[in-house]
Amino acid sequence: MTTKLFGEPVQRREDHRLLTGGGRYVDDLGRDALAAAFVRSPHAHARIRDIDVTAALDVEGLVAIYTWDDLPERVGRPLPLLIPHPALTHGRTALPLARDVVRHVGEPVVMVVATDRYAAEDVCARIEVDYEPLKPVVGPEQAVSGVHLVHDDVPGNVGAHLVQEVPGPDGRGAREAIETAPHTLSFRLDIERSAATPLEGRGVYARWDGRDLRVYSSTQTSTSVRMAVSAVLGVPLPQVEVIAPDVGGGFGVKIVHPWPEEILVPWAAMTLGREVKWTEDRREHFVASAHERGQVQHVRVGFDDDGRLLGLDVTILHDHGAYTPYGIIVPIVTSTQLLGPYKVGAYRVEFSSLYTNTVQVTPYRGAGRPQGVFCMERTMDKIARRLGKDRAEVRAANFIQPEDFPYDQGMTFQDGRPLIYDSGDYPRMLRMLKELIGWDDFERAPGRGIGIGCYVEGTGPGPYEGGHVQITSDGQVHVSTGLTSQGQGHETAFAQIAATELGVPIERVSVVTGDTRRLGYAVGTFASRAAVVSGNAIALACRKVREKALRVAADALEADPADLEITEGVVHVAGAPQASMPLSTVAVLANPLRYAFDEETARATQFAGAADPNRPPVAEGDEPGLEGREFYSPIRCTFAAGMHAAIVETDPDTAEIRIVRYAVVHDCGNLINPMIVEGQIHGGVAQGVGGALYERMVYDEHGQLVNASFMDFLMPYATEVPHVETAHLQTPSPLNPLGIKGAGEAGVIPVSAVVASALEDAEGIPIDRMPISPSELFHLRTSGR
Ligand code: MCN
Repeated sequence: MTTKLFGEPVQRREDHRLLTGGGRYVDDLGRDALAAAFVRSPHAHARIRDIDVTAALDVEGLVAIYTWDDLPERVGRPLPLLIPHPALTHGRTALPLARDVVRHVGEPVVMVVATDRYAAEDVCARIEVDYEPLKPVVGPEQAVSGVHLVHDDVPGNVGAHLVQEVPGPDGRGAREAIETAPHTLSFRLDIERSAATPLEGRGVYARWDGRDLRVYSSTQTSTSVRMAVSAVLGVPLPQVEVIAPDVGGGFGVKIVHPWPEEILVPWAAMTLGREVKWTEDRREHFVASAHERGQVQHVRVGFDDDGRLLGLDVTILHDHGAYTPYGIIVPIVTSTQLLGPYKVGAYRVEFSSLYTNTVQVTPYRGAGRPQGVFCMERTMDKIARRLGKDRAEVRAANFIQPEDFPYDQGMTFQDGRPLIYDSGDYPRMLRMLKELIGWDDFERAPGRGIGIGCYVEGTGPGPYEGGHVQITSDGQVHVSTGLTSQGQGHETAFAQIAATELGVPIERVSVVTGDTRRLGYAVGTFASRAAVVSGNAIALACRKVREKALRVAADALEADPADLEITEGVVHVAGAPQASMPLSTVAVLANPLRYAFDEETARATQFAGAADPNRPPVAEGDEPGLEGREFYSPIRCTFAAGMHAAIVETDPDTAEIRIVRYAVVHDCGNLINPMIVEGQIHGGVAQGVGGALYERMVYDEHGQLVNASFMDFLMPYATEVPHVETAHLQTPSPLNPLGIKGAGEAGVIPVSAVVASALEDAEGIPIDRMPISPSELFHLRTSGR
């Protein structure tokens, strides 16, 4: 047993339960609940003329049918716009059920509740909705033409338009700098839509006992769902509990809240006085949740003879789908973090966030960064190719240097705060990567290429997260935090933090995540923030409890708290282990009622009292027990960084693409658990391989998603995912007590850029799109472009 566990590759304690079928997901609960199902729009854009339910009324098992007209005023309002922004002049969110117009295939129109899902689906099949089809808008270029409108009151389909400019060191703007640069390039990049597709879709189960509402949701943000449900349904907050049980992956799609179903299912439970449950099916997930990526970028760049950037001008058409519940966070992340680890000279970026008659766009792991990195890294490779230089050398020529930190890129983020990189060592990271992949010794051959990609990632944003820690009289440590887990290994990593801070064996630490009772204020798991924000909150709460434990023990041991240490769960005088007491005893002493867990502790604490008999058993301002709660609110993001390299081989006849080696150097500051971070990176790379080579949402001209199943939407299998070689660089963040940066999205971010770089090297033709399939590569070969 050791208690110095921060930084150790401790095996994930949640895995046995999850891998042996012990997980409890929403659909495992509420077996006797009524089942909800939805009639969803088959049209991308249509006016609802009439809804006729007559033929459905005699289906056995039918309990209720609800259209928008049946909803009370406060329930029928548009769903909240979660992250407003001044540039989002025309933000639009959906109604929980469509009223008069549907704007994408899959939009919910009628809710059905029945005794079981079969009956509910039968009812749905018999409901006749009379639609008047309208012209759909598909793809950002059709949107920007403005010929047809997704929302009648949004001219040109432009939800938001934003121009951000950072002048160069000489004060000139990017366009001017590019005009006078020794070399210039212009090109276009196409990035297709993809989606998170967690193995467990969404799901909601609600119970109402006439006073209290309990909702289970497969969500990344249980506390926020709780607040939204309370506000929309008008149930006071203390009477609402929202629980995220085990969540089978989120990858961003489950941060949106409230989903229509998260409002409608609890509302139906309250209205009917019965338990109601809805479990999303796979097709619903494809057409009724959220997608991401989906950009067209036009790039102009000016550079000198060494490949140093003098000016960069990027125009982005961002396909936002039908609604903007999450504001314009995705294109803003693209535009602000596109600059990566480089000094860019002058920068101008302009984006239009466009409505189309497709599924709404909200963050998916990486959240806008894969698009930005694709842009910047394609730019670097094109510069190298134009100048006949080594691609790694061109990158190195542009790096921010270690002595430049803190480095201000001159951009402001969504919340108006400046984007300042806190720490890093990019030249060293590149050296490590080149060594790991064997960059300098790579033997080029026809159909064999090597590629590289670099990125930074603002992680761990606020506003806050809390940690609650309690040491009970059995010597156990109970840690809880309000944010939820979807498989990131928080139970293990947070236990490591607590064990290290308190000096107790990890076996004595239990961790609860998504605790909306102890921590009514929590934000959620996204933006690679749990380790930074909850991790530090837990550490601060542990320090508070530790301080009290030492104070109470010092009193009993008649020692100075400054002379005490905690080792293996025992408080002792430094250098004098015989003067000691276990934390279980300290926990009993910290409560005047003295309930001991075992005989020995009862005897030990029976007569032990404060040294001063006149002192009150709980000092004024002090709380009983060894228990503490702290919140941590970061002042701004901390910047993780990474560099990836890949070797690919292509088939000369079929153009099949194989990734034969993949190497990652990553810096997320101080590592809590290197094994968890590597797992996160491997999972991210797997998703990135999907984005680079396979995954795309294929819409036809009518706005029908033609590959809305795992038969047609290609996710990579283990056979397509290369072994990932990983090395860590640790530049601690000076912004938080534990020196941590986030890691959860890192793996996915540069993969498309890296694969494109390697393919371009293998084939000698520009690769300007993600993903790229063998048939597209074949076409590029034969068309000479
Ligand atoms: N960690 C660490 N040392 C660090 C940083 C992180 O040991 N310096 C550990 C953390 O303790 C945590 C894990 O790495 O166990 C990821 O931490 P962090 O970077 O804080 O990311 P979050 O926990 O906030 O997770 C969110 C992130 C995001 S945004 C998406 S999307 C994503 C991801 O994590 N979705 C996931 N990883 C996922 N992994 C799984 N299995 N399922 C998802 O849905």
